[in-house]
Amino acid sequence: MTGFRFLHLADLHLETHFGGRPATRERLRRATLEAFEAAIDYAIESALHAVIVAGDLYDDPLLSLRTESLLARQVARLDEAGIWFVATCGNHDPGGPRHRSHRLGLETAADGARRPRVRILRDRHPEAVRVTDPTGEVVGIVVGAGHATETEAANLAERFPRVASGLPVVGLLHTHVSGAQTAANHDRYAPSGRADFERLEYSYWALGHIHARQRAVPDLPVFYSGNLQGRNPKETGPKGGLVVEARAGVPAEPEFVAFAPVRWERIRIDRLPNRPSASALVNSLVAQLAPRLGGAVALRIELAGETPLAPMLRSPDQLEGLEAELADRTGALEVQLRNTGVSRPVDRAQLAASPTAFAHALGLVERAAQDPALLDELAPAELAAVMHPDARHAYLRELLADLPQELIERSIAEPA
Ligand SMILES: [Mn+2]
Repeated sequence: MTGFRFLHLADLHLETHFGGRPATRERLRRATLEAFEAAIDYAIESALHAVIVAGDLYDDPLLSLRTESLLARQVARLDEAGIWFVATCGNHDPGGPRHRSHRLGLETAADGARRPRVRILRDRHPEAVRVTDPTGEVVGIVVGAGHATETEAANLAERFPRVASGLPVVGLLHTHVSGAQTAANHDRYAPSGRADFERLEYSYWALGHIHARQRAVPDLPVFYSGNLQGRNPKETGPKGGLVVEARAGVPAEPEFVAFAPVRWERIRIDRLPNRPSASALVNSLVAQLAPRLGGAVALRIELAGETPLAPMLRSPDQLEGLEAELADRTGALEVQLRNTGVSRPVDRAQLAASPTAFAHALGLVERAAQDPALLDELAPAELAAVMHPDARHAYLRELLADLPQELIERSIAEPA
């Protein structure tokens, strides 16, 4: 017997208002829709039994009619292929009586007939949906509960029932699992924890809310699929859904399938050429970015390290010019350059030899660290009277420890 085969998606956030340049914003808006369409294609081609969505189908109740109609069209394609679509309400698409999710009409065909294989689970009390294959045989049970409002505070997971059926049982919920990776970046709506999942012998838990794909609870079949399309530089790498084959009484292992047409990459570069040449800098960045390119990619580059061009890299205009050139050279959809601490290279010997007050002070501080007599000369006389010489010297060395670096930075703070 084959199992219950379904695709777990979450956090589609259709119609998100993106940041970035206008062209990127438009590309990302289309990308979320394309990713959804690709997921539906995959479900149909693979003849899955169901597509289940763990909340946040759309980003905002002001969802445009165009996007709503695209959503309805994709759901209709599934239904016509005999595949179930079961979605639960999250904090962006809550299920309370006054909310938009009631007016989407996904459960109804154009001629007014009900689509029995399309279910939106809005209620805070879990409902069980018996999913059938095209012959009408029940292959699995999806149990889901929805958020009532944008700020659901109750633990909904603890309300899920034990289901004795001999069939694979799958929990579907938008929830903040405490202790999950990047949980701190997300609001604690419908909070849950290990004990809620451990007490039930479900084959799989399809969760949404946290956008980083992961097993949410160690050793249990509890998973976040992550969002379908990365929306900003924090949501990096391939994005898509989890395909699952669930069997009764056995914890299921999902497999990732990528659907997002655009990928965000966040890259730190701290090896910069030691030449005051813009083209050398650009060439070096392009070479270091090469392994992360390919496909439609948006880059966030964090620059650090040393370059003689450091003073120029503090100017937003200069960074913007470089962003445009890098986008051109790499073919990236968008390049965001951030200066996270670039400094000018320092030739210590040359600096020490230069006829400046900084150089003199630097020499003095460095010699004092090695020379107790000089330390005593620099110290206030009062100290000598109250401290043992060894303790006094250690204390003075500690006081001076950060000074050489500070003097170097101050001596090169101004452009040459
Ligand atoms: Mn959410």
